[in-house]
Amino acid sequence: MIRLLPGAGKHVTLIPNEWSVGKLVTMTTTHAAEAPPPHAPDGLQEHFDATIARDQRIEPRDWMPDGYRKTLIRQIAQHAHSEIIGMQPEGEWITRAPSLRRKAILFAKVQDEAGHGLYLYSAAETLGADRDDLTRRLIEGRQKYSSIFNYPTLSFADVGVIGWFVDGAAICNQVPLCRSSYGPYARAMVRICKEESFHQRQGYELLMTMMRGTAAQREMVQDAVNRWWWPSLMMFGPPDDASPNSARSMAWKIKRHSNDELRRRFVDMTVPQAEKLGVTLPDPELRWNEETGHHDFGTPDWDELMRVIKGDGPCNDRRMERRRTAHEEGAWVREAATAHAAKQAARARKGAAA
Ligand code: FAQ
Repeated sequence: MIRLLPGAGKHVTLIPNEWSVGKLVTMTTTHAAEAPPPHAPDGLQEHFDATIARDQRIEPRDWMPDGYRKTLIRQIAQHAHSEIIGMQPEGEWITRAPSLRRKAILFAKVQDEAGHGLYLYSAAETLGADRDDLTRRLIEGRQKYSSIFNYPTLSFADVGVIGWFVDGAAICNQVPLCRSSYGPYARAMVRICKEESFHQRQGYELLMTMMRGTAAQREMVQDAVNRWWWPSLMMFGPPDDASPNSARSMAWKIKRHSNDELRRRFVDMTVPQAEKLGVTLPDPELRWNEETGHHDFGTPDWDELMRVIKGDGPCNDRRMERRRTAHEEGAWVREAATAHAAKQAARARKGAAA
């Protein structure tokens, strides 16, 4: 169990036992030594099915059904885009952080998110996707990114609440992805989850500091909690009966749990943390259910989720405009890197010929 952050003489469990990263990455991998013999041309589907059934991993060299490849590219690309767009809401506070220490922490966190995006784009490339093409699809609105990043960050408490809720939800959703059936995605998730856990703790620590401050600071925290709670629950996606991709993704062991299951785990994990922090989660229906052993909670506004996904959230236009501008302004870096690579390749050719 990961116990951290002494708060008012007590300890708060940020990540429950069964969600610790180390424990969930014990999935068997297909090592070269134990790899099955080259499969017969007509046995490819059977080999794929058997690999999934044995809980082993599919690797880039393996044959895979088209649908599996497309589903992975869709999910991994959306995930990568989310990390990159996700730099913006908190990034807006780097210049306004209240101290050098908070600025350095925030800088490092936002930088980590860029790194996560890069690991994920690399994982998508192992499936034959082209990173430039994926970026173009995002910029042209043909690929999605997480709804959560279309909400504004109105105060510095939002930075803490994003760490606590958004990284917390990301951990609930992504730790099981460390056991995803596609090797490069699963392996990328291990490091990402470790960093997200750290992000979650920094958010919670920031909020604890603010809660020990003035009445105005406590109000800022409660206000941020009120605004981010429902959008955070929506991060897990539509309810199971309205989730067109879940059944197939779960059969392929890309996803290990349904959207509703993960949402419920997030609520169960977060309620005691809110109590320790001294904030109220804005849901009058939230209560412990002795029979189910879980919390009952209210229904998120699914119409709002659909509106935000379709581009009509409070900050969609701003986020996309910023992303587009950053891409255009980065053109010279891409050109310089390409020219440098070409020069190095020419030098290597010349050296080999000499
Ligand atoms: N926002 O059938 P399902 C982070 C779409 S990273 C936007 O249930 P699926 C780190 C969905 O794509 C956060 N779109 O889909 C961080 C699908 O559309 P499509 C991102 C959503 O794939 C922290 C349609 O609705 N995390 O936070 C959303 O089985 C702090 C139907 O939905 C990941 O991407 C939504 N909330 O399940 C960074 C994790 N929900 O593609 C900065 C990996 C659903 O058919 C600061 N992804 N949609 O056109 C997943 O686990 C899954 O893709 C789900 C959706 C659970 C997101």
